[in-house]
Amino acid sequence: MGRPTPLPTIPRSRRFSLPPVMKGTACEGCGALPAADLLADLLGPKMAVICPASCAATFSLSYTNASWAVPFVHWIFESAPAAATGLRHAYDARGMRDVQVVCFAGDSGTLDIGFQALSGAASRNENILYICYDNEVAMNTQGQATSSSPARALTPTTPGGVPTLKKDAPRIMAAHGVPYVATAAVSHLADYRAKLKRAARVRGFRYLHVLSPCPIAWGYPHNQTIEVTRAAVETGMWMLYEITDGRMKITYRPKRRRPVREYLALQRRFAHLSRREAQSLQKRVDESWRATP
Ligand SMILES: Cc1ncc(C[n+]2csc(CCOP(=O)(O)OP(=O)(O)O)c2C)c(N)n1
Ligand code: SF4
Ligand SMILES: [Mg+2]
Repeated sequence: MGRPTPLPTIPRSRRFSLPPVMKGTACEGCGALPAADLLADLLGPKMAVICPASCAATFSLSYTNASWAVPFVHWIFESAPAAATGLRHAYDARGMRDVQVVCFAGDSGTLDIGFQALSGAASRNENILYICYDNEVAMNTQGQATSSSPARALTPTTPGGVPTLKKDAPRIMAAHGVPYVATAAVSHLADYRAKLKRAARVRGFRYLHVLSPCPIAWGYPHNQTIEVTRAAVETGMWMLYEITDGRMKITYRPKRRRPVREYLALQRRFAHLSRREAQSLQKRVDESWRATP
């Protein structure tokens, strides 16, 4: 085997850079961008990224241009964790154990079509970091509902509202017994940053689930992504926590939870909800907080 090729050294500020030709390929206010940007800033340049078909794959690459200034693989929709497993073992075989192998995937690529490969890699405790940026729809193909879409949200495939509950991905992943699982939100970047740093220090399978809204699918003005994400956290709709070796810890507890209806009111996808339906969502949120240590 020949000498390993060293990874290029790239200045911090250029690790996730959008060259001018690509600026238009992610929409203004896309929640996936800060999720990617902070990841690249913290873990680059000793990182290789596998990204299955998704909006992120689309805005990361266009002919002759790449946004990630690190090795980046645009992979097929259904098996990013299998590709990451192979890449991890290849780096290890070359003695390049310090390279982080990271999957950056959407919610459908993670929890629908990609779930089999994800669960397999987690069960084997592969030494990879998996980040699911969650915009709660399959947005690259026009916003179909996914198993991560929240109950009652309007999507093109659920014109009467999603009839099922959002899949509880982080806890399902924790049930695999992996060493580190955490949730994050693009409104709470210090919290996300701390979790990325912790995840980077752990060996074995690590899973981060980042709430990353899409202004188009959720139906709010492009400049309100942070406000909408913050409302998800402050109303308790989205909980920030981490599970280390099976122990759960809330990392941000709103002092006084805002009413869920304030979050719903910010988005067109919930505009059809009756008062009773909003109250029932509130009840579910209250119950999940009561059941949380
Ligand atoms: C086997 C297969 N089926 C369907 C597709 C079409 N496809 C590409 S991206 C995508 C949706 C991705 O959704 P998600 O993972 O949530 O990422 P997002 O687009 O929301 O960023 C679909 C259905 C595909 N590329 N491959
Ligand atoms: S459609 Fe939504 S998720 Fe996709 S790039 Fe635009 S803002 Fe981001
Ligand atoms: Mg999605």
